[in-house]
Amino acid sequence: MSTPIKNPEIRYKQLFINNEWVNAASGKTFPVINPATGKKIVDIQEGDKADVDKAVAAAKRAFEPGSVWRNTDASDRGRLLNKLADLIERDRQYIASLESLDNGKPFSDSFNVDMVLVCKCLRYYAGWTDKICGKTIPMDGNFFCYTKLEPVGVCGQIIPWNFPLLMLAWKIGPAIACGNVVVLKPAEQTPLTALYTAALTKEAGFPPGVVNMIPGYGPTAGAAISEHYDVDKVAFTGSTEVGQIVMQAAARTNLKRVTLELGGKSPNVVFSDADLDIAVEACHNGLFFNMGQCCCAASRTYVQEDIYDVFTKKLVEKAKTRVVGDPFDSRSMSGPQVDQEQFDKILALIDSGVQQGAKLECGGKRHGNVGYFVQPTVFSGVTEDMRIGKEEIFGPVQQIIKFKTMEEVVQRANKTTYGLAAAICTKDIDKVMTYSSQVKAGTVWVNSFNVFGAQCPFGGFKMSGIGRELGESGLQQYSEVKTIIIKTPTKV
Ligand code: TXE
Repeated sequence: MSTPIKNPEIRYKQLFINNEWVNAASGKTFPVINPATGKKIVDIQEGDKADVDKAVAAAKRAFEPGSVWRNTDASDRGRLLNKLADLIERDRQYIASLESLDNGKPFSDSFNVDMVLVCKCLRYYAGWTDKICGKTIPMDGNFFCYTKLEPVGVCGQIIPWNFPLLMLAWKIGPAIACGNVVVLKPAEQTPLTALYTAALTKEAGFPPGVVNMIPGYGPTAGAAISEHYDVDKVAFTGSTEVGQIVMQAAARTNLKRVTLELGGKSPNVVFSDADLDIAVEACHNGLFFNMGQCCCAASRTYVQEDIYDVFTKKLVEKAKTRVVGDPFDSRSMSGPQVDQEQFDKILALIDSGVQQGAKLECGGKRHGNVGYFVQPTVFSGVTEDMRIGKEEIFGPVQQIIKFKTMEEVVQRANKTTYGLAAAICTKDIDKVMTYSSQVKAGTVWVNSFNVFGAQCPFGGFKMSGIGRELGESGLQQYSEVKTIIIKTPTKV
């Protein structure tokens, strides 16, 4: 493993429009905070509506017929994405350090998980660029009919702070593969790796206007993207509440295409026939990875009643071994939560769990007295009517719930407005088949959790989202189908 750069230089603090670094039209800046200390790292130019207008205009120009980008061969788009992945890999130690400084995740995760998945995602979509094909269709009459998959156009992309660079890769990979142009807004908490990567797109040779980045706040810069008449599609990852706002804005303006990847309250069901060591790993990592800040976090752990006590004990023991500390210390398994707001929300939800009668098995408090660290926390005796049993906590707080039968647990697992992910731990294939077909979730993990592949679609049922990211499904969200019908002299 590489050693982290504990004080990485911040090279880019401006907006990236048309391959140029520019100040915000308003001249305003906003502070980026180190979540491990609560102290300011740097001030960044704060993009707003005027800047989004400028970026969208640049993107639109880059997408005009006859432009450099529209004349770029599909295979060359693949070369650009591969080149970008190579540059990220070249600078992996620096970018992983920047990610840990900005987001608080342990450097070992930034380096070994985030950066690896980022490069794999870009390379996966690089491979697709010249394989995005339409069909010929045997229609009635003397006509030749074929379809083409065309890029949608200007894609607005609004991303969260939990996996800053990975969410960027999930967004720009398929968008660029299909030939679109992009205006991306990183989360206000974590703009640093996105801005550095913007510089790498220029170095890789992306033409001006193809990738634009506007750091700024949601209700200003984010809203300007989702309300813009010249944005053809908006892709959003974040809270369900803001997902609804984005969709309303799209509906109210130009009916831009909308894909949403939103919150969850994912059930992980452990049957008593499971390999308990494997199940402990799946439940523990499924919840505590990335300080619980995963949209698919296993935040409802259902345990069958005959192993409930013994399994709860194992989960508590495991949580107590989790080392919380400085993201740059190689022993740290968890760093701080991303900001004061998330920290306060999590502590308030922990408090509600105690008030509503759940049993606090371990943790429950702030860790240390500097930064936004929260102790790994486990509650047993949780029910779905408690706030911790139904709300997305997005923190290191595990809820253990007792169940008896398959029928009951499927019904309870589905008793939520969310439907992002689900999991089952068992050795019985019949249980796997029943549960995986009846649970309403976009991904079902079996004897595992948080396993991702660029090849595998990811997204939500119900209020967890619309559309899928990754895999071939991810491409469909960035293409329009065009049908062309040609009159022919004979039947063809
Ligand atoms: O999310 P927001 P926040 C959940 C999680 C978390 C809660 C709140 O439960 O505790 O959301 O987090 C931009 N128009 N998730 O407040 O506000 C914003 O600038 C357009 C789940 O950070 O949804 C940022 O870039 N954009 C999740 C992005 O939306 C707007 C990841 C996400 O921020 C906007 C993060 C607006 N009006 C939080 N308001 C997941 N699914 O992984 C904000 N934004």
